Amino acid sequence: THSSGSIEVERKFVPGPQVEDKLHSLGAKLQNELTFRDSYYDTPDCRLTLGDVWLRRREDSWELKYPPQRGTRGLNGASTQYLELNCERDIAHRVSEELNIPCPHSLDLLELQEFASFVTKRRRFELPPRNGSKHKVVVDLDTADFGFSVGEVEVLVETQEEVQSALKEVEEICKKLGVLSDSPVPGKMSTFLKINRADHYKQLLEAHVL
Ligand code: V4E
Repeated sequence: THSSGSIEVERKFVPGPQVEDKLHSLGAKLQNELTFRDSYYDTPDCRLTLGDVWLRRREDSWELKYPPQRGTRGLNGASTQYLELNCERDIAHRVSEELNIPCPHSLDLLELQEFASFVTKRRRFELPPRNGSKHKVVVDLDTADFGFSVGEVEVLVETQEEVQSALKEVEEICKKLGVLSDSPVPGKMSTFLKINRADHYKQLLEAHVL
């Protein structure tokens, strides 16, 4: 979650028991520990998420994630790239565009339904700057309240030109942490839907969103 308009390049991993020691040996510092509730919203026929557009309230703020290029998916191999918006007016504009409806003055005016809500406890680590890179890398260790844990290596970039090198850096860090997997690792949302919303989950699999 960041300033409006940046591209988040990230790779999820299964956090083994040694990962905190590994982070330590790479010089990572625990930046903060956060607890937050995310509630996700969609139309009754799931048109946002079927288009890989993810609208949520994190505590009291609206956030939107969607693929940088229209009509594509944010999933890229085992990594993902999403644009993130944090400004409600920008979010309302993008959501109305996706749904082909006039732009509402507030997101509260849209007839959206909550389809997922869970609390995450997050330990965020920051890695020291690496030679030849201007990107800051953060590693999140998340545990959700439905009994699921996942890690993420994440780099924020400003332009599409930086995405390729960011993908390489994220992969490199996963290797060093000993958590590199060839296939995508299921995240909190995918796991939540599989457990609680089997039909929605199936639709997203069939649409190749998950
Ligand atoms: C499911 C999903 C999205 C919503 C959740 O985004 P995510 O980054 O997984 O959540 P979180 O809590 O870590 O947010 P942060 O604090 O980092 O902003 S956005 C895109 N997807 C689809 C998706 C996918 N198809 N495959 C993988 C591996 N991840 C996400």
